[in-house]
Amino acid sequence: MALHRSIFIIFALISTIVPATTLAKEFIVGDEKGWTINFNYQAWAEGKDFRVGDKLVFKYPVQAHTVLKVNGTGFQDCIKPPANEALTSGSDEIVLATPGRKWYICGVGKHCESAGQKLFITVQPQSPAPAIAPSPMQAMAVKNTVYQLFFGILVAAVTLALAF
Ligand SMILES: [Cu+2]
Repeated sequence: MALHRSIFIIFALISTIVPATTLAKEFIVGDEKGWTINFNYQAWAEGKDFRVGDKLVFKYPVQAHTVLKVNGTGFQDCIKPPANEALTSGSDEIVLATPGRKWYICGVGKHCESAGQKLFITVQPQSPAPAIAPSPMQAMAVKNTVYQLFFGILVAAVTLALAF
């Protein structure tokens, strides 16, 4: 009996903590095409669910392309930030740390202007489906995680109290 209760406690804890931490996804930008010219990145991004904690991976032959994070205007007009801000490894990983709009362009030649090598995504807060409609999105994401933790501990505490 005690064993069953212990297992229940463990499950209660895991089921409340895990959703907040292990659902992070990895997106290979452009999938098998990678980060390249003449690819429709808007079509690629459409319908994808980008969340805080997810990771973008830009794959390309080194020196063929670069990755530059820009703002909306930089995206629209292909304005390159200083070259030293460019990611150049050929397998650049970007963890989406905050919700909101994110823009990336290639800094090589006229890849952005002439060949459409630019990506625009909107990152949603971490929790997949908040029970309450989020109004200030950022605050809610943090709150939900805290609530999940709190609830998990509460369930475990109640279970323990009943067990002994
Ligand atoms: Cu390029």
